[in-house]
Amino acid sequence: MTTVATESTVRTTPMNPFAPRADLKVWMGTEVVPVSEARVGVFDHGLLYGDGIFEGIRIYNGRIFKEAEHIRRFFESAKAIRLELPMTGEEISAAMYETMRANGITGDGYIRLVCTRGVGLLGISISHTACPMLIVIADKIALYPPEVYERGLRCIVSSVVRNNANSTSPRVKSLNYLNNVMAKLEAKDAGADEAVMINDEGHVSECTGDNIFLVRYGELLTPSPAEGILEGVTRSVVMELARRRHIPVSEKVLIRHDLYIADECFATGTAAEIVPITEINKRMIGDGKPGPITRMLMQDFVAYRNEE
Ligand code: PXG
Repeated sequence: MTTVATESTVRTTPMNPFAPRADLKVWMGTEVVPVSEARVGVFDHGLLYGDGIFEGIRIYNGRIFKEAEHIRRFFESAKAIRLELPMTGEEISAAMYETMRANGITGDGYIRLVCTRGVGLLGISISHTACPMLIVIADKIALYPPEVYERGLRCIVSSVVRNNANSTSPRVKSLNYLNNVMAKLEAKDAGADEAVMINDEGHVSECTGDNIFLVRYGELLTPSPAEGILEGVTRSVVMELARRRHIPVSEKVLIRHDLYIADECFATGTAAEIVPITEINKRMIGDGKPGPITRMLMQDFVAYRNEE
């Protein structure tokens, strides 16, 4: 007996208020297609196992910010998980600009670069896959509202332990972000904006999608990559801007107590740029307002990315 689909048997997708805009164009593998045709298969190992990598990149004034650094990190992530990217760096760059053009982005925007392991057999072996899928999305990005930069973020220290750097390495910008998702969820549940994550040695690593910096006695301190952090592109720019201002910068082992007694604290990332942190676990950082070094670096960063 065959079942004829009727209106009552056809399931329709409920309206998703967060669905992408219908006229968006996405690079899928070899070309730009309408978002309605931009689909990954249910057998894609990116979906089945989180087996893949990504990058989040800003576009300022029609230009891709720190493009070479992001492409480099993309290739480093790929190398670490033995994913052979299907395109060269130059081809990826061309695909990003083509996707921007297709979406009419001439001002500011955001690029999400993704490469999944591709469609394969059920089974985690990478030898069961053959065709990695490279995706480029160029769109707007959700940013913190301006008032957050005035009042600063309120953070908790998460009970979710940062992935061990010798396990699912946080240095790989992989499609497996559950560690970060769980910590962010805990922050929201606690009524905070963000979570600071501690590694299994009890050292500060980073926030859920941003690196963290402290200021103490006029010195800038930040955890080293060995603590289980992503080596942020924004982090590197901020370290360079501090050096230009002759502010000493060092990578240091930091613990929870260092957060509480910091004179200033801020987070850095592609989306947030530099955002002050003014409270951690109900301890006011400094005088509870964005500090002078933080403010100076915020201004320097805006000048720097406008010049680039
Ligand atoms: N740590 C983690 C875990 C990140 O995911 C950073 C630090 C900052 O790195 P960059 O290179 O951006 O300075 C990130 C970056 C998003 C989003 O959609 C997340 C990032 C970047 C852009 C968008 O949540 N994370």
